[in-house]
Amino acid sequence: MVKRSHGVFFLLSALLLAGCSQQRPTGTAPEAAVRPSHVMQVRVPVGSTREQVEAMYGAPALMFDAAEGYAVLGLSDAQASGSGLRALNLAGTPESNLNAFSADTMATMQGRSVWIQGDFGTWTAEGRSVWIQGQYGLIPENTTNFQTIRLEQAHSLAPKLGAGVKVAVIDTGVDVDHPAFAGSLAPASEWRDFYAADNNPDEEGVLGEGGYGHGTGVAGIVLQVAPKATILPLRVLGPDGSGDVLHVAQAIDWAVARGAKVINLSLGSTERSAVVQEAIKRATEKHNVLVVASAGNDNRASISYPAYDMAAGPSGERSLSVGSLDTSWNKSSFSNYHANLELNAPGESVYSPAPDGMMAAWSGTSMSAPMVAGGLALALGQGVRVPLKDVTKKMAETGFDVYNNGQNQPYKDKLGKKGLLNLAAFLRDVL
Ligand SMILES: [Ca+2]
Ligand SMILES: [Ca+2]
Repeated sequence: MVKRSHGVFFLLSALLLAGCSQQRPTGTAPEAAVRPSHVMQVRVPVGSTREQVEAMYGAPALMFDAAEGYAVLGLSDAQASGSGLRALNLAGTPESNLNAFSADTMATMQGRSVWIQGDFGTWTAEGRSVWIQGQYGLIPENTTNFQTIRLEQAHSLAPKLGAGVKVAVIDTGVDVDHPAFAGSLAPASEWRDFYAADNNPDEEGVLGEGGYGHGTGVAGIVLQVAPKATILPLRVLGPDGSGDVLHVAQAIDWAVARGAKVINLSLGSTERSAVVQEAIKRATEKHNVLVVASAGNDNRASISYPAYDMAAGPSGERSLSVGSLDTSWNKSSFSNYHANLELNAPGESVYSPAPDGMMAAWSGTSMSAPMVAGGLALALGQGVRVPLKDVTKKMAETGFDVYNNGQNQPYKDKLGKKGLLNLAAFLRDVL
């Protein structure tokens, strides 16, 4: 499977802030994450038990909900083969589980030194404090990016700033001790690290390598757009930025069960995962959760999954596929495009928190998706007057029309109905 990546740091410097530590969960002995080579969703009879299902199929039910009528089985290579499936009396197609998904970082940056000395003199020289004790101020370096999506007007239109809205960030984890997130995280009892099978979704890795810092950056962008939203940090991607189908699907169910109203997926795969699509369908259709996914950074005439399936079909409502434009409304050179792409937001040189109390600038459709997720949180926090199922469609329809821009002509009708997120027009339409 081709791994894709949707965002990379290319600039970093220290941000000096008075720290405020989040209580970490303590305690349970580490367990090894369950990582079968294949997974497959099966229907189960209402009222059946997990033990009955496992006995029936001779395979572990790694996800199971009799009320919803499904289980996800973990299968070995042998079990997933034709004869193995017949022996288990399983009809259907198992899918590869391991490392199917990847954080959407820019592939072109891989294997290179991505740190560039940044000019952050203004931060400390002018005494600018961006986040202290949950108070918020715009990061000056993001001014143009946020003017592009009319964020200032949006904050006037939705002065609750996303309060009461839980946004799940399913990613490489989040630096839960970063001062940027003080007062903004869901209770630690709701956190989960599916990758390492523990309750601490803190990022692990080395600054500048792989996907380390990706989720922290994504969560920080959500909070810049919706400063009073609550972040639910869920770790499914490892230090290299890749992660399993099973963990992504488990995290989606987990987020729904803990009351997330918006789920951000700045990750993708070149192949459709039925298990992940079913989890998204449960979230959107059964639980009215809005799901956002990034389109990928390969400059391809196709977008990655699960974004690909968000334009129409079962998960079409209550979901958005998101690509990247620059602040001149040109398609970003890396951003994927396709008739199934619904919307874009700026995804170049977006500044956001990085692990260890740092700040970094990132590029990628990974940075665009959380602007959309944050915008949805603004609307939900204020209370929408339109049916929830129409909210994502209206966000796409109220965008700026990017096709007047000549440079986008090669991508006609492949950058969404209009193209560029316009938070002010969106909020005027739905509030
Ligand atoms: Ca952990
Ligand atoms: Ca959609």
